[in-house]
Amino acid sequence: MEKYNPQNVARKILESIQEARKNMTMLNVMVLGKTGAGKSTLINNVFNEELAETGIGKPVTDQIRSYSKEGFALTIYDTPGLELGGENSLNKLLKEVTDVIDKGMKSGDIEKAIHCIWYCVNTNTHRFEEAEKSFISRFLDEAKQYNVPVILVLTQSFSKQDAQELRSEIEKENLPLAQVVPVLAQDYVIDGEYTVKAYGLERLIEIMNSVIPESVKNTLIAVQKANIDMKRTRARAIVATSAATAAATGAVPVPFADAVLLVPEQIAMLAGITVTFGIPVEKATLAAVVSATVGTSGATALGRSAVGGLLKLIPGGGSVAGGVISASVAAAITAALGEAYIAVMTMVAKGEMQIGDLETKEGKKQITKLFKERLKIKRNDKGEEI
Ligand SMILES: Nc1nc2c(ncn2[C@@H]2O[C@H](COP(=O)(O)OP(=O)(O)OP(=O)(O)O)[C@@H](O)[C@H]2O)c(=O)[nH]1
Ligand SMILES: [Mg+2]
Repeated sequence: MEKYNPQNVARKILESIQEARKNMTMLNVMVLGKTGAGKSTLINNVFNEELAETGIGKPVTDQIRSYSKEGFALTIYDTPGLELGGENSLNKLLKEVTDVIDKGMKSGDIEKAIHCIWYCVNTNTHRFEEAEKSFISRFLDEAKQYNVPVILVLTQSFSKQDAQELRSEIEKENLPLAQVVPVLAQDYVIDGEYTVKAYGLERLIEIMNSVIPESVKNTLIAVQKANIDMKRTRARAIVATSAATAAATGAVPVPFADAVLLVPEQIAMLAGITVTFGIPVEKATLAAVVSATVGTSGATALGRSAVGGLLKLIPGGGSVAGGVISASVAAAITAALGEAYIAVMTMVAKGEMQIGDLETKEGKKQITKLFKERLKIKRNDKGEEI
């Protein structure tokens, strides 16, 4: 068996993270709307990477550009600087947009299809302009055959009342839209005095998640930063699966000198949670997490007899009999580790702590505390709380 130490395990987790990122199905989102509607602001406040700011993008057609980043499973199709002036330009745009959708669909490759379209209308235009209305209904008519969900995003909705009025006006048209969603992507300061807090992005992601194909849902959860709850839910599902697998694997041997508690499922679990949160982590951070939880003698926060210390905390954990821990104890340790990691990732995602803080003495102490608290939870033999 390979020598166990936090550095080795951290390296394995990193490899598993890279693998999971590579295997993530590409999510393709098209963002339409007039110049100044707030498309770039929306994109940058919804996704982990500031795609719309990373240069001018790649021209796809005259009006459409694509933005992507190596190692990030998202492509945005944007229409920067779009003006809807006159019938000619509307026809041209309609053709370009449907061509891009058509090409993606006909490729037969889910990673090339457009999975969702945001049509952005600035709430502050106070009305649904005729040209725009006509374009949208013709466009929706075309889009129908491709089954691409279109969400109408009412951008810059710092006045919720204006947004509601515009929303009812649009809904009267009975257009085949997935939803009409008012948002304010970024805090808005009025007269340098009042600040209207950003809102609506969480809901936009929730709606989007309910209309996109199953195969890109995990990608959406990982690449967006607006809906942390959705990340937590997904991460908890990963933990449940890992704990159940750890239990199903059966009794886990525990060599005393090197407490190999980090079985492959736990490595995959920590990688999966990291990818779900979309937070860049370094090897040193992962090593800190490992040593602060299931780490071995010397490096561990739990003291020299790491295993014995862990087992004492687990209700009914017992002792290490014959160098083997029971399946249910393996599940309990796995669940506690996963939940503690989700707790710190949530704090980082919410900006309550920095990822680098985890490497500090204080940070490690906090992880240990979260882990120990979760070890004490009563669970069934699949690691589920009872
Ligand atoms: N405070 C605040 N300002 C916003 C918001 N959305 C857009 N803006 C502002 O409105 C202006 C236009 O926003 P952009 O995001 O650049 O609009 P766009 O649709 O990308 O425009 P083009 O790239 O020209 O097509 C910018 O000055 C933004 O700062 C928002 O949610 N909150
Ligand atoms: Mg823009």
